[in-house]
Amino acid sequence: MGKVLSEAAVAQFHEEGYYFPTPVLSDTEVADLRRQLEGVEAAQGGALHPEQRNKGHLLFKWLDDLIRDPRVVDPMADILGPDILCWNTLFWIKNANTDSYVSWHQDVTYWGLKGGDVITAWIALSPASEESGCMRVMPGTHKGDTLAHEDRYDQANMLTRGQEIAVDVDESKAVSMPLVPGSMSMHNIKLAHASGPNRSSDRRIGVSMHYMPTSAYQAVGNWDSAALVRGADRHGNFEHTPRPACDFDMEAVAFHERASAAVREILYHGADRKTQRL
Ligand SMILES: O=C(O)CCC(=O)C(=O)O
Repeated sequence: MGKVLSEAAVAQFHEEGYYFPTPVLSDTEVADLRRQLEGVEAAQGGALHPEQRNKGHLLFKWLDDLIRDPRVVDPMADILGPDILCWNTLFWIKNANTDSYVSWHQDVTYWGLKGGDVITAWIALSPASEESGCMRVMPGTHKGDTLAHEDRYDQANMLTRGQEIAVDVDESKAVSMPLVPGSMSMHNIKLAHASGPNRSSDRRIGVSMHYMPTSAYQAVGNWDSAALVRGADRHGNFEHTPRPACDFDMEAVAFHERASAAVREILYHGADRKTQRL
C-alpha cells in the first residue's frame, strides 16, 4: 500500500493505466481557484492566450502551489517514487454549449519524454460530467505498442495538431472519468484518451499536471524545464522552474516565455504546420 493510494488503487493504475477519483480541493478552495482564473480572463478581456495554457505554473502562483500540494503529489509518489518533477501544466477549458473536443490520442507520442513513466494528474475546477465532456480512457492501452497517429487539424479539436489515433477505436470499451469540482484523475501518458464536446450550461474547466521521476529526460528538444516538486534531482536533465512569488512575477514570466516556447517546439516537432492552440 502507498502513502495515500490503496493497494487496489496502485494495482488498478498499473493494470488499467488510470485511477480516479481522488478528492483534492475543498469546495471553497476550488471556487477560489476558479475565481482567480476567471479573474485573469476577465482582466484580459477573454480566454487565456494560447501560450498561457502551457507552463501556467510560471504565471499563476496558485498553480505553482497546486503542483506541489501534498494532496496531489502524495498519490504520484505512490507510483513514481520519492524524487519527482512536474514537467508541464495545461489548461483544458471548454465553454458551455460548445463543440470543442479532444480526439483519441496517446500523449507519449508527442512529448519527447523518456527515462520513466509519466503520469497526468487532471483536476476539475468545474463539473466534468459526461454532459460537459469529461475525459474518457481506453483501459490497458498503456501496455501495448504506441499506436500510429495522424495530424488532422480539425478546427474544434483542442490538440495542437488535431492528432488522432489512425486506427478505429472500439468506443464500447471506453471508460468515462467524471469528476466533481476539486477531484483528480490520474492516467499514464501512454494510455489512449479523448473527450467529447460540452453540452452543459457551465464551462468545463480542467487543469492537467504532468509528473515524472527525476530520471526522465527530454529526447526531442535541446533544452527543457520542469519543477522539482518532491525529493532530490540527481540527474539534472531539466532546468528547474523558478517559483513565482505572485501572479505574473517578472522573473517567472521571463522564464515562462522560454519554457512555453520550448514545449511548443517539442509538441510541433515533425508537424506540417503550427496552429494557434498552444
Ligand atoms: O481535458 C480534456 O478533455 C483532455 C485532456 C487531455 O487530453 C490530457 O490531459 O492529456
